Amino acid sequence: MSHPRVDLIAGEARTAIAAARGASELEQARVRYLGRQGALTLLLRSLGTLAAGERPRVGAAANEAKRELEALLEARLAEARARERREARGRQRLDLTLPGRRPPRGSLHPLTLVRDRIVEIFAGLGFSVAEGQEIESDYNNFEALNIPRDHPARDMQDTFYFSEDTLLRTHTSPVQVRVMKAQPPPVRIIVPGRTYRRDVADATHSPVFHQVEGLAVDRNISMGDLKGTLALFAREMFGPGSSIRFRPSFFPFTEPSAEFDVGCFLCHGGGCRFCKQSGWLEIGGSGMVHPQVLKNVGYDPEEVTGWAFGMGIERIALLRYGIDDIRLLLENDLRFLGQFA
Ligand code: 2NM
Repeated sequence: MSHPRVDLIAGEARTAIAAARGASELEQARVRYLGRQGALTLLLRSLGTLAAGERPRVGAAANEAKRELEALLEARLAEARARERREARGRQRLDLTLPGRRPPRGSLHPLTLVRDRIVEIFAGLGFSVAEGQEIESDYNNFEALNIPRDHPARDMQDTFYFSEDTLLRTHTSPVQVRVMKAQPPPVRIIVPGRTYRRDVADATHSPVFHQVEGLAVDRNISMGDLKGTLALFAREMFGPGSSIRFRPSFFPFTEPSAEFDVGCFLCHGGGCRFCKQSGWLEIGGSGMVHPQVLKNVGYDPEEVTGWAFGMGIERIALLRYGIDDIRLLLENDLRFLGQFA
């Protein structure tokens, strides 16, 4: 079915649809020919004004052209939408040539560095690392260590108690008690760990702090072994020129007891604020394990003897890195911690 007026409009419309670039130009073409005021729509609407003999031919031709143009528009619209989606995807594609983002690199905490170094030195002497639990019994923390009931350390003011029998360990010594109860001598252990005391925080005290303790029990262990071991430790830890000295002291769990100092590695004996002008830095306590403690863990003090020592990791870290406030070690400020990378 064909008619010259219809063919003219349809020909124009096909050209416009073929020339359209993209969905919006196709829409313009649709409006121009098939819209409410479109050329083909107006023709269909004016059929009534035609001569009766012409009406069916023009009507049939116009309706056929309308269906053809609608199908053509639909096909080209689908094509245009597909191309637009492809182009959008192309613009968003991952650029694999972009350099990656580097994750910030962490660093070990100064307390970890000091603890690891101490443990390494004693591991080199054949000591094994032992660890226990931070929540302990009153027996393991105090009683087995010969600390009397009326000792100030056992006061509510000085120790965090959960109940009469359960507390936060005030030193790592209950680990030594557990190890000795669990195995026969010989024992050579190094015991790092977190400990708790009811102190008000200031530049040199914190309610949570860290200790390393050491214990050697065997036949014929002497105070000379203790002294030689700590002297070697000082040279490894603080430099080959380091010396140590003992000062008599008292602990309920050792007899005899001695505190030990290392020659000030900051001023080499000249006197500075870290050694309070004395030339010596106080590092820890030590002594020969009290016979009562050996009995409490089931050892025979006639058969074996032992020495033990303990020191605070915070204090050594403060000295080693020239830090003047213990709180810096416990605040986890990354600007501070990043300096130990
Ligand atoms: C210190 C000082 C002196 C010590 C004693 C024991 C044990 F369990 F063997 F009896 N452990 N740690 C000890 C001795 C700890 O710290 C200042």
